[in-house]
Amino acid sequence: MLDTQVAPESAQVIPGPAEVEFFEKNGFWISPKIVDDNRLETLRRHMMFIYNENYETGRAPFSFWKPGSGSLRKTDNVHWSDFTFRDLVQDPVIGEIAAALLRTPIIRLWHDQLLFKPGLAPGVTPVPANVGWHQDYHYWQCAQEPTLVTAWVAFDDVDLSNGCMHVVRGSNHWGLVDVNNFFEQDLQKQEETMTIPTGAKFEPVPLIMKAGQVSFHHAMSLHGSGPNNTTRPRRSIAIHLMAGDTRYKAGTPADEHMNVQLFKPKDGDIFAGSMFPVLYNKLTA
Ligand SMILES: O=C(O)CCC(=O)C(=O)O
Ligand SMILES: [Fe+2]
Repeated sequence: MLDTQVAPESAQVIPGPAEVEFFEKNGFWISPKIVDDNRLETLRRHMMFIYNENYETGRAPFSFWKPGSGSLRKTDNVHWSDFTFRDLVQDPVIGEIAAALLRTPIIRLWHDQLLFKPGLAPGVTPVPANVGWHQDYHYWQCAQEPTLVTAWVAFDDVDLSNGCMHVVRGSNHWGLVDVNNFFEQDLQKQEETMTIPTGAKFEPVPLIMKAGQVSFHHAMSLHGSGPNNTTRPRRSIAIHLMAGDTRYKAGTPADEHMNVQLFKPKDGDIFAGSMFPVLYNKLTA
């Protein structure tokens, strides 16, 4: 019974035909625990290195988060700065899972985002740290096709109490919706104003996971998350991945994306080279 109300935790690490079918139908899939407790502890420690601007490589991440700019800490491309994160975002098992889900032989890194949703602290007025409903491809239309998938690695247990992510079941088949906004805090308002295809049902599925599990969502899947109402932090990294033959499409609003700004591709170029390391190659694995 894969197609249940609750997101399935598969017993097998590399998705087989039934899991791939589930992903294609629903737009998400949750892995078993693939990051062990020792590695999680190291990752949580290295997260603090990043926030303390203690960069192992000497290079700062490409960051949007600045202290005081809201309580969701979103820090892009921490793999530039830290060897522990560099290893994780290039993990061949995560790459092999992504390859299976996208039915593609080669997986490259698109970019990463370290995410920290702080919990409630005594005497501190909570600042909302929601993630508004969005489809990642809205921000990535600089790719000719949405041949991208995100691996979201939980560093802490996540559930409804601490703002787990929700994916709208089957929204990967909807095309781009009209309310895409990662930074919107009022998800209710988005739901009320959103146009969805005739006959489609708006069914958000909470991705409830233990630390060390990884959820995968397709670039066209609508997703978002609510507040962290606990005193515990919600820590994770989103590893954005792409099929090895993903090409640049010039002239979209996503020309503002850092990968276009930094890589400076010409229309039709493959996003390849050292900026986009290969995690997995079926031909050489
Ligand atoms: O962490 C969240 O709640 C949202 C993350 C996200 O938008 C993503 O991984 O693509
Ligand atoms: Fe996203």
